[in-house]
Amino acid sequence: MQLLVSHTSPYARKCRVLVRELGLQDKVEEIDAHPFEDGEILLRANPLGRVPCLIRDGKGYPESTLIGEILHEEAGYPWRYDWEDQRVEALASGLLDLAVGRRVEMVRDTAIYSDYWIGRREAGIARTLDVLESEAKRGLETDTMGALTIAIAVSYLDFRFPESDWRSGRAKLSALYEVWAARPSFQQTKPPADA
Ligand SMILES: N[C@@H](CCC(=O)N[C@@H](CS)C(=O)NCC(=O)O)C(=O)O
Repeated sequence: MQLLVSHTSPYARKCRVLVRELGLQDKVEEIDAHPFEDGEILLRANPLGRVPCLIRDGKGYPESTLIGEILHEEAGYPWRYDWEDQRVEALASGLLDLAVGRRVEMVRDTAIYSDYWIGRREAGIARTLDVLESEAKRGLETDTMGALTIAIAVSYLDFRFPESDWRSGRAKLSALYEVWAARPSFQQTKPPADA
């Protein structure tokens, strides 16, 4: 299988971490395909023009959540993956969408910069972090798709919004992130510092 990625995409990073965590490095070849270059390999595999995209048996599979399921199946489902975890994963994926949306607003031409959308994204990010923190009562199981997606999302906040105080009042999410951040899979997939 081939995994089309960019090294700054948090969605791609989630899949890259998973490949390492599940020991699938020999089965998955990572290929750089920056989405904004509209390269042929990416557009052929994924008409959406987005990364990540997994190519398996000649077919392109878009969406990090779907790719996560395929990788998980490939590894024999070593992690718990039930409705509750899928719910946490959906919330954390939405958090990622809000953070990426906030970033897009930040790099727009200032003439079309929208305070309304920035405020809306920021409010959604704060609310979702609070809900995830208050629900993280099970003692923070680390090896789940939900936990991985939370760690990816808060790590993206650190990367793109270093001034963010997401840790404040959120000790459980902070502790979860520290566990993930120390793992080789996270270390090996850090976005380039100058990107
Ligand atoms: N929901 C998708 C989002 C993927 C996505 O938006 N990727 C960004 C990079 S972070 C991208 O390729 N953007 C290019 C574009 O939107 O044209 C997923 O979970 O994989």
